[in-house]
Amino acid sequence: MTTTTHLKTTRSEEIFAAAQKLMPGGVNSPVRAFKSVGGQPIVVDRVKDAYMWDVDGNQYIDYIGTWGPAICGHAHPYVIKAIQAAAEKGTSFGAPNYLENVLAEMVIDAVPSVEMVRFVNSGTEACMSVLRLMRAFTGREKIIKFEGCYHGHADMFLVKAGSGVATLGLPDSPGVPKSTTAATLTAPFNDLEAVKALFVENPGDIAGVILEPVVGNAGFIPPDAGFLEGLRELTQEYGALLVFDEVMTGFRIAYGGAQAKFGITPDLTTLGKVIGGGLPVGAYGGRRDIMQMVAPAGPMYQAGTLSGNPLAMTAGIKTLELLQRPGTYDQLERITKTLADGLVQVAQETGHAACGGSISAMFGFFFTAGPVHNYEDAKTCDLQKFGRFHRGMLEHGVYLAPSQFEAGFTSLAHTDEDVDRTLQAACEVMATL
Ligand code: HOZ
Repeated sequence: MTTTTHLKTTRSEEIFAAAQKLMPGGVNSPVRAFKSVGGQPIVVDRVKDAYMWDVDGNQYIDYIGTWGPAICGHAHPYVIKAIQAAAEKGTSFGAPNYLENVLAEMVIDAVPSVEMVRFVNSGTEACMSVLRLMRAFTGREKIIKFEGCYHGHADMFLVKAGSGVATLGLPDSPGVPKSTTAATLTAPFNDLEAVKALFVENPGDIAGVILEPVVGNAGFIPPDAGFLEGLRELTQEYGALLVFDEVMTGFRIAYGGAQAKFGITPDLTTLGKVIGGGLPVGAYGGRRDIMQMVAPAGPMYQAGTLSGNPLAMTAGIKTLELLQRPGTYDQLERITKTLADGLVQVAQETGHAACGGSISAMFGFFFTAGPVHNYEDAKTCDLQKFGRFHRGMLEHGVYLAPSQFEAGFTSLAHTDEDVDRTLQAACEVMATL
């Protein structure tokens, strides 16, 4: 394990060494272990606004934002106070509560495709459940997903998956029976012809198409013009469902998610991250006639003890209330674009092939000339160089996602000064690569 030269990391090293004896790889989610970028992961002590402090007292500008939820900034007092008040009334009821209605109404009002919603506890759970629903509703088994898209770690989705699977370069996961993934068909992102070919080869068998409408788990990859429209038309033509996995993009690239931003309404949607305001929440929702299949309204079973718990519902409600304030998405768009464009410019000025971009509060940057339209393109990036860049930025007090195959996230708490400092750091680090 590489030890950093400038940062004081003594306490992080002690804690992480102990963690490796207690938990696989020392973590509870693989990307956090910094395996693909090398170097000692920092161990976090606390977060506030756009910043993170590690156990050695180092401060960082944070562009992960707990992988998406912290869109209003970490530990926002409006959210924290409400969570504290809710906790006084109990942390879990395992029974209906009014807060579920409030958050459900907010989600239904905001997200064009959602007429009814079911809350769960994570994005993985939301995607796993939506897949069961796609199959239950259509009576068909096969699904189409895209290479490099990540829909959580349920067996059926661990085929050419992004996020940690891409980061660790794992082709597939042991433990996933071939029979489980046999019905998972894949196509390159942004390739409508490939999707059409799958429909033609599998007549009447495909339940639906699921995708991240803006990919965040193979790095940041936006949809080409016409791609989402084309998927909407193809799924309608072949009697299949269109499902947007908006776990990352929901309430982030627009209040109504990617479907509102691009004006394409899928049949079903999965959500997570922002709607939990930093507590564990996922959701799936969509057309009323489809959602009525979910138990106990209908026969498709899905359940959860902590689903709809009052703390998570409160954090979600308060976060969405903050996002409803005027100017939110203009501010997020402006600051993120300055950052993303600045990173590409700094890289090019210091002689590196680079490309990247942003939509609202989500951004990405690749060490490859690009353009990046799909996972194959993303894999042409220089991973070694990214590893050195990542470490350099950490030493300059900037915390980026420890993988080329993850998007970056900004928040309402990031200031122009934070972005200036980040670009200054990037300039210094790129010059040394
Ligand atoms: N799969 C997550 C990001 N795409 C990583 C979550 C985590 O490590 O917390």
